[in-house]
Amino acid sequence: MKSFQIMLGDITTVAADAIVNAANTTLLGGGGVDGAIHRAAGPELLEECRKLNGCPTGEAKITKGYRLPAKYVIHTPGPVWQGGDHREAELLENSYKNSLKLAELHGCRTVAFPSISTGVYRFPLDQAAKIAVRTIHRFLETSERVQEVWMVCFDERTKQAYEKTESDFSS
Ligand code: AR6
Repeated sequence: MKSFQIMLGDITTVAADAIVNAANTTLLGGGGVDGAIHRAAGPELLEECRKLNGCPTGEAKITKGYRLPAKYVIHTPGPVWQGGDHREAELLENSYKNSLKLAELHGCRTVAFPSISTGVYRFPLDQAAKIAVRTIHRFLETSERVQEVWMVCFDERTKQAYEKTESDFSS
């Protein structure tokens, strides 16, 4: 039985087959969840990331998880919010879709996401939650390996936004 779950927590402690990193296009680390993932994984993660030559917005690249409980880290740069008329919605959908495709390709059963683009990149939370929830549910309808997707929210406000979107979506 496939499932989508929303939880409060720190994604660096989550033992999923893959955790997703809300990265930037250099893939060389940063603040927020990206900084936390690099700190927890250790310096080997940055070493592997250096070999990837960055990643365009909305696409995704995979590395090992090193010292993390997760086997893989899937790095995706979400869009920076610029008012909404710079393809932000489409690019955010692509970040979720391409991350899930990569997880499927690597045989992952469980995948954990942070709330991509809603921190430093300022994507409006309610709109981002709708895109995330819709894209994840659509993907789960046809996935073969991916069975469970977790949305790991770092604060209560983010968790509530995803829970509300999820209940609107399922009703
Ligand atoms: N676990 C789960 N979620 C977290 C964690 C954590 N340990 N830490 C923060 N969050 P952000 P963005 C939440 O800013 O908006 C970086 O510098 C956070 O509260 O990390 O996509 C990159 O290098 C928020 O809800 O990512 C890029 O330059 C969510 O993760 C840029 O930030 C996303 O916030 C990407 O910005």
